[in-house]
Amino acid sequence: MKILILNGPNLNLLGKREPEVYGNQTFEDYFKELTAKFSDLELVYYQSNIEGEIISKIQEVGFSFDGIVLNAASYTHTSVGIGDAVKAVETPVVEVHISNTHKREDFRHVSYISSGAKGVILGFGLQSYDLALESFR
Ligand code: CA2
Repeated sequence: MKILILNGPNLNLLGKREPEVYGNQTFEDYFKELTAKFSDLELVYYQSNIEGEIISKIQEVGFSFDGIVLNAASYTHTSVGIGDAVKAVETPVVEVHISNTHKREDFRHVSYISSGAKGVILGFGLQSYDLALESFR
């Protein structure tokens, strides 16, 4: 099974800033652990700070990959375009968040992704990605 892990804006700063909220591991290090743990899945990683690039990536893989694990980061709460792309493709999308967004500011309680997602996992730190990948096994 071919699965894309797609991260949105500022997630390239993981492990480098705000460790009290997002932990102290870089995503690149964590991705190495994921590829070892999920050796039965073919994992591909892409990160972008640009909304249109995220939409293009969803369209690019959305008719050939078996799954997308999407953390759209702040665009989760603002992007009708990413939400529309998730709904437009055939590949199932699992929405993930590191933090429990419902325990945070009100603007983080809204998601433009969830209504098109197969499921949503949030609040388990980086383990949210493990749990999302488990759903594709
Ligand atoms: O909890 C999550 O995974 C979020 O998607 C993270 C987003 C936030 O806007 C969402 O509400 C919830 C923020 C990602 C920023 O990541 C950083 C990592 C390290 C340092 C600073 C930002």
